[in-house]
Amino acid sequence: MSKARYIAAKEAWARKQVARGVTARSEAAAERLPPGQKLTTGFPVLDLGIKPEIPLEEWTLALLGEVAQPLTLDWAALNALPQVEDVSDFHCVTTWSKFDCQWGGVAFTELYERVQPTAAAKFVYFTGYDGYTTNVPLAQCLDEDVLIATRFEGKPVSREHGGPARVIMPKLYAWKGAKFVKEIHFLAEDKLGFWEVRGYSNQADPFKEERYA
Ligand SMILES: Nc1nc2c(c(=O)[nH]1)N[C@H]1C(S)=C(S)[C@@H](COP(=O)(O)O)O[C@H]1N2
Ligand SMILES: [Mo]
Repeated sequence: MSKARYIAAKEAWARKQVARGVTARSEAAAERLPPGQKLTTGFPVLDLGIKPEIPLEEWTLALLGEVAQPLTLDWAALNALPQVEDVSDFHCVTTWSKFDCQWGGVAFTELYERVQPTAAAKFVYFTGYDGYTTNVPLAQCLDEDVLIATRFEGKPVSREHGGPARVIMPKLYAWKGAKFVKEIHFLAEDKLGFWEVRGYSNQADPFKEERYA
């Protein structure tokens, strides 16, 4: 092989590597961003026009329904439970997504173990202090990234983002995560929440674009 041809071949090979790398990166980004979503670097606020103010000394989280051990946690009791940190992506049905949200709080599974749901428990219905409700199959609540979050980026979750405590359900559209969480009901039968009765999908998988029922 002449030197010129050798250099040309090397250059072509290098270009191919670059192209392959770029392709791999854009494919990875495309896979991470669900269809129809746009990446945002801000953090929009979505609520029902109510941002309830709950003094920490009055705040409680009740776990009830199909459980052997109903439990009501006050703020100190929630914070005394083992704490976890998790970084996850956030997908709102109104087409914005936010990558790498850093949440801290108590894993849903931690509460699950304490209340001991009965064999009949198959669904979970969450209520918020603003009257909001949403529902998720119990099996999906047991993913390790499902949290009762009290911290965002190391600081308390702000009131506008659902503090003192909000549910984070990263694998589903964000309406499945109740802000200002107040009660967690374990149910034998599914019960549609606020947006679910108004035509939103009951599955809500962003990667399947399950926006509306
Ligand atoms: N209690 C409560 N939780 C809620 C809502 C709400 O109105 N009330 N809105 C939901 C919707 S539609 C979205 S997209 C996210 C928005 O969370 P953010 O305001 O922190 O972005 O909260 C979800 N949880
Ligand atoms: Mo939303």
